[in-house]
Amino acid sequence: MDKLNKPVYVTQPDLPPLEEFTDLLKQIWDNKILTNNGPFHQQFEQELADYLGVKYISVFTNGTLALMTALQALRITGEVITTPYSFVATTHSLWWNNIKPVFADIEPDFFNLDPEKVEAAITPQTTAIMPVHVYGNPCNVERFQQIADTYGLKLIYDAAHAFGVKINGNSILNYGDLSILSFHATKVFNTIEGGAIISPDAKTKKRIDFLKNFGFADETTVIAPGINAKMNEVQSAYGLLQLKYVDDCIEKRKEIATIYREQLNGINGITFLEDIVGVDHSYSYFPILIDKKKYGTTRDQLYEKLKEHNIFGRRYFYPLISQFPTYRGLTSSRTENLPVATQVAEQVICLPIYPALDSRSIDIIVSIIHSI
Ligand code: T4K
Repeated sequence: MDKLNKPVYVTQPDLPPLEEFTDLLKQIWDNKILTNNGPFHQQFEQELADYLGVKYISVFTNGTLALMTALQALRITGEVITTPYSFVATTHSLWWNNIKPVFADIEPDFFNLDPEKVEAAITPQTTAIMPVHVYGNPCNVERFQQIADTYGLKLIYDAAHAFGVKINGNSILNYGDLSILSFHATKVFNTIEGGAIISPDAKTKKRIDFLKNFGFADETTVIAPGINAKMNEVQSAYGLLQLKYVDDCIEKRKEIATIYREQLNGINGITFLEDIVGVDHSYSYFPILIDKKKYGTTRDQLYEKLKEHNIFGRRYFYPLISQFPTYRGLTSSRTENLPVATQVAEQVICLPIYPALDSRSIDIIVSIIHSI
């Protein structure tokens, strides 16, 4: 079988045309405003809110600081129920806020936090739920809201994978008390590093904007122990350009997902996720699950086989967050508490998906999977 000369990674960032970016850089060089809520920052927040179909958005240095600040903004304390099946930053944001993470299991269909398991894990110390729209597939948002309302809990969504995702035309970012996005280089929409918090009203956005700027409400008033998490002008300008191209990028990702689905269909022991009726997807990842008994090969053997051909899939999200040293001692981290997450983490591999992925690479990836 063919081996690719250049490595193919799980993703590759999209960059805006360099000439267009240098035009904007010249403006920054001329006006000498580099950061602290400058003109590009303001314009980016406005255009981003319009694009996403949300009312209020605050852009951040990265998604992790956005998560940490969201928890501060709502004064979350005690215990927060969350998923072990995510990138470590989700749980780290709780730890950095001195909040105890309580892991609940995921649902087998789209690998999102299971609302019934969440309800069963609520204690008097629980103050919030932090689900993740894993791979951009929507959580059971109606049921989570019902639980939050019944028990008086806050609901903060980690929507790092869900840029542009809509349910029946409504942005997924409009659910819950707050949602956060990541604009890291590896995401569908990137500002190199970056992130955002989506707020439901102007007063919450105002508080978040104070918090991301050391807590300053004006030149001499500090309302809280804020942090420095502001996006700078260079990244804001870059983000403005990216907005012009993101629809095309998502369309190309959709085409690749469609090819994978057609060509991997019917392989015994390989399963993948389908689109959901009424949902606009972001196609941020293309996870497949390997059932070693039916497929005859383990996930890790396939992962290694792809590597031999210069193809670098990723085992997102293995190991589970609950298995890392900081968290593995927690009662909720026990494997018996997390059977579905434990199994999915053993079976998953995310295949390369990004707009510039060429058809020859896709053919090789598919034939390796078929050849086993
Ligand atoms: N919540 C969730 C659910 C998240 O998934 C994340 C981040 C966060 C919160 C936190 O948001 P941020 O604070 O990051 O904004 C990557 C990313 O660093 C991370 O942002 C992302 N999730 C996570 C799922 O993936 P790694 O360690 O797997 O990335 P890395 O460097 O191995 O990159 C993967 C591949 O992408 C590389 O093999 C090559 C390619 N690549 C990567 C970079 C950075 C490029 O081609 N160019 C690049 O510049 O974590």
